[in-house]
Amino acid sequence: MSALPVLYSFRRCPYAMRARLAIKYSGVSVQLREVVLRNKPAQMLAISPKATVPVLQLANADVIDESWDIVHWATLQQDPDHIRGNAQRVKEANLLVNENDNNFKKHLDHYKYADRFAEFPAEHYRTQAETFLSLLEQRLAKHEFLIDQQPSLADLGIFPFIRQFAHVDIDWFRQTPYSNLHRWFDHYLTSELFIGIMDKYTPWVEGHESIQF
Ligand SMILES: N[C@@H](CCC(=O)N[C@@H](CS)C(=O)NCC(=O)O)C(=O)O
Repeated sequence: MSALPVLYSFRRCPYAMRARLAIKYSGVSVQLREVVLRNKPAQMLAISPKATVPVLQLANADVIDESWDIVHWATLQQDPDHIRGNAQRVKEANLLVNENDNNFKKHLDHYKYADRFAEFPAEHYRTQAETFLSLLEQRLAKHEFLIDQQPSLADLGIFPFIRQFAHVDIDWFRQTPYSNLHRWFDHYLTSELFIGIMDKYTPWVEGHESIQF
């Protein structure tokens, strides 16, 4: 076991993006192992049989295999711009991310893979997802970021999912009336932080030189 924590990640997974955003933001160093979902490394499955990415294995061998827990772990190690804030702010971020993960993500999957959910056309699922977009728009009309005027855990945790949603049909997304959401989306899309977590790596195999992230 190396001294650095090991992060199993998949570049295009929004949960893994959320973990990489928080780790990169915090400045904590980890060893990145890029995973192919249809061929997950045995080393990852051995420490996390539920077999989802991201998975973080700490230097003391503890395993964190929920993306939101990884966001908390990273920002509790180091939080250079104080994005956590007080307990109330953390609680608000938790609630919003819970809504993202438990409701919005389901509609997003149905919209993105509408051919697999042929009971309704894609627009039906998109309309369901819009409830969350409207909620974010209302928040972003009041302040620059999702909780207040400063970036928070919620911004890092939710952006990758809005990105995935937007890219299902970017022309449609761009013409929606959610102007504050567009502003926020473009802010993160063009940020050094986001660009810095989207490098492409070849999938990890045992014996590969490690990638320090
Ligand atoms: N609740 C988990 C969800 C993670 C998740 O579902 N990741 C997807 C990829 S985006 C996955 O690994 N799916 C397993 C698979 O496709 O085999 C978390 O927040 O980490």
